Amino acid sequence: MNKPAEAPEQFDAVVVGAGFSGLYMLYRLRQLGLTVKAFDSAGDVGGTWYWNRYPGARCDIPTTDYTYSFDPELEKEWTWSEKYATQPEILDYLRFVADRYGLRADIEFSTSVTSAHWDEQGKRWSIATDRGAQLRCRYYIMASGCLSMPKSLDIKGTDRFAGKVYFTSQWPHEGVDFTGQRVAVIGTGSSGIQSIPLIARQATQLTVFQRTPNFSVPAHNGPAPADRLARLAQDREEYRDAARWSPGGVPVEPTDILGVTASETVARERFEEAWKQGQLFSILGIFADQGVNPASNKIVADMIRERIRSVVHDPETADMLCPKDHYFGTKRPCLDTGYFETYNLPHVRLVDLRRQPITSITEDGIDTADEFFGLDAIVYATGFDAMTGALAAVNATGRDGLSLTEKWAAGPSTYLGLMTAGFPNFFMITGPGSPSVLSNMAVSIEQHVDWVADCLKDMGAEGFETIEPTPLAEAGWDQHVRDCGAITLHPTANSWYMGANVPGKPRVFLPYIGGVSVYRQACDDVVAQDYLGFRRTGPGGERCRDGVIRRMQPDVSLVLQLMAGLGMPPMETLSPDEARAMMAAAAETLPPSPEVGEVTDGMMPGPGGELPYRLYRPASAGPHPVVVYFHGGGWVLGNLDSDDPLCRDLCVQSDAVIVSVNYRHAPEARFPAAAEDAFAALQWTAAHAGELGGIPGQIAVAGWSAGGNIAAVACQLARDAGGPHVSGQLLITPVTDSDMTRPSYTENGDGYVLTTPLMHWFWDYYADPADRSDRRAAPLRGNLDGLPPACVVTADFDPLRDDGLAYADALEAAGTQVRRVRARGHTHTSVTMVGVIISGAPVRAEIAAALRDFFPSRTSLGN
Ligand code: N01
Repeated sequence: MNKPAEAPEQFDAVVVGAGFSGLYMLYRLRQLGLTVKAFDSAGDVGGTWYWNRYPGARCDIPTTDYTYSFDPELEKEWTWSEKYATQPEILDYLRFVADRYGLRADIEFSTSVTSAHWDEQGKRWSIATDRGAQLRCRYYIMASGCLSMPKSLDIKGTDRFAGKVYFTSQWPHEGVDFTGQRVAVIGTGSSGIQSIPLIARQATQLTVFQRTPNFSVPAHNGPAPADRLARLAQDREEYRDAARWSPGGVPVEPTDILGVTASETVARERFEEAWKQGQLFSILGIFADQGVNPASNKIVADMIRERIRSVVHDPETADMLCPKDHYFGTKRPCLDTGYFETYNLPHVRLVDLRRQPITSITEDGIDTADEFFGLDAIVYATGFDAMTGALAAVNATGRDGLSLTEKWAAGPSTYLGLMTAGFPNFFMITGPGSPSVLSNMAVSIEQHVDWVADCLKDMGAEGFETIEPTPLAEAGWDQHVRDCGAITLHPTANSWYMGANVPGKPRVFLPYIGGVSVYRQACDDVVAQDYLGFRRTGPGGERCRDGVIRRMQPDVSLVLQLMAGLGMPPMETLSPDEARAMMAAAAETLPPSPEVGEVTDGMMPGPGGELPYRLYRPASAGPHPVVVYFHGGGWVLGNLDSDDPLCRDLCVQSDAVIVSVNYRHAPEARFPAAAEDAFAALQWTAAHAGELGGIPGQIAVAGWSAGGNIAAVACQLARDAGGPHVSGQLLITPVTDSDMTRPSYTENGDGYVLTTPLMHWFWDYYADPADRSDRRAAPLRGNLDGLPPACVVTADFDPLRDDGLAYADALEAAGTQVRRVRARGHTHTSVTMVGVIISGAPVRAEIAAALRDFFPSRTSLGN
């Protein structure tokens, strides 16, 4: 008779990993009174710090900050000995924590979880381990680390080598003595850069095989920084809280100094100060724009390269060590102790694998294209399958048999980096889509663990058994993560952040770069909105408030925050002159605008006197099509200067002559002055196209906001007058009607620069109520037959969004070809903020493409 199979053990939660995150997760779950089992393939606690025992291994965040903060008593009982503690000390700390809270009792070491399946009927995870255990649990939590799955070796002949082989990520516990040996280190990331100086002290000969040089700055290790210790001593909780609400999880004062506008002296001073501090967040924060602006980044990168050249004696070696193929910070920079100095030692040699690639590893060394290196030992410091590797390794199967690797075949998809749809009750600590590796891990881990623990507590209190993100919420978060990455220089690098180090891995920017505080706020907001975007179920039914937590472009929200911080009065409380002065002052703070071929100012006749215009000519050989442009400003504000950056951008990108016209403004000249001026400007420009460097007959009109309003009106008037011929109308977030009852006036009426009260203010100055239904004020009410092709741009957070959409609908209904451009996540004004709002660039590129398409014959002219 068969022995009956043992019933699987039942737990409330299973945790994978016993490093920083697993230990704290276990602690919190126990506090909730849940039964928990944790597993770790290591022989003890420590996670990363258990495995990475290579010589020189240290943290790269000051240990004052790289530490748990959940228990003040714990903090009193442990004092770090150095600014950057060594691996043995950090491991001791984690052992101390495990002992202090008796955590080992619930951890099974030297055990890996091999499979995890969601049982939809039983609402449980079925877990199996490599020791043959079967378990059932309600919550399955991966605290498996972001850099814990070593990258597979992808070098030919690695199994042939008969000498000693070491991996920095799995270093022997008894240590290694390289005395008298010829050693190779392959890889110059943080692990290589930390270990190379110490291996060089023992080895007879050390050859470093470098594929990509890395930026590294001296750690200046020593006693813990006095300023941080003093702040901690003064008010520990205030300090920890400042870390939790900081951009990177370490309290630092962010700068607003831009590299592109800083003087050389200021740039140098800031660099020297950051260099002296020897801290990643200092050197990454010299300028506010170094992560997004290539020119600013280059200033910092050049200074680091200058340092490398000043340390390394041999100019050729120094040159090889200077990173040139990526922007500073787009690959994780390193902190080192004597790394570059090591190359001045006579027995240390650097091999540039780009010039001299490895052809194969052989029994007794490494063969390259033009040289053989005899060796006794090879150290692989070749990195990790970061962020997704450990999660994919335990290929969890969620609802309907969908596996995580199948779901993530094109890259990970998560809600807040915490959960993924289709996998109920499956949590990730610092998963992809969370700040994790871009932040102080200790702070991010605590925040994630606390969020998960609080969520389980809330579920228990409200009688829910399962939780899972909705596809909508997850897609929204994925988009937000991509939007945040896209405005930075990160996607340009072949980094492990992008998955580029692992052959075949989808190229996706894995972490969330919006910042620790912004992220924490998003997580808190989700909870405050009744777990927005999560579906929770229980015996009493289900609850789901579906939605997207962050829809705005990250740089747009940053600018809105900055503006709110300035405390400017609402414009509608000012007089027109005061509002104009405020706008002029704001324009002075703008960064330099794009260069065009030529800019000339002139005057053209208008119905009420001469109208100033500014002409932008592309650098390419003319003649060019001509675009008559009308600036924004609610018919009251704006001038040739206010829209100068946008006009330059349009000129450069569309390769058209832009004629920006300063029409008459209200209240000095009320309706229909602006509309009449617009039509007159169109007529004059069409008649003088040749003299202006344009191609006669190739004229379009364009305008932003109120400028879009009069551009649309000018098209209708031109049609009625039988000319001039207009090739197209570009209407950027236009006013098309005086009816302010459309939903966008309510949804977006407050908080996004252009407000509903401000629109009232504009209309009141511009037109009498009786005139507001005139088609020259409200073009939507005009005859829309026979109008030129249109491009209508609408922004999500704009009171005028529905004005634009209504006009696009009406034009289409009248048979006009309409190209709709949605400025996703933008406000009424942000799309036009050239050089300030980076996320507007793709929208403006689409706008310029639409302008070019108005003139198809231009392409056939060979331009
Ligand atoms: O790994 P890496 P790491 N042939 O991927 C090279 C954290 N950490 O273990 O750049 C030849 O950075 C590869 O070259 P390339 C920290 O976040 C922190 O060093 O892909 N070379 C690269 O030079 C860090 O960023 C600390 O062209 C090959 C190196 O190997 C992260 O962990 C300490 C190769 C791998 O560098 C990973 O660091 C250590 C091949 N086939 C780690 N394959 C602290 O200080 C790869 N390489 C806290």
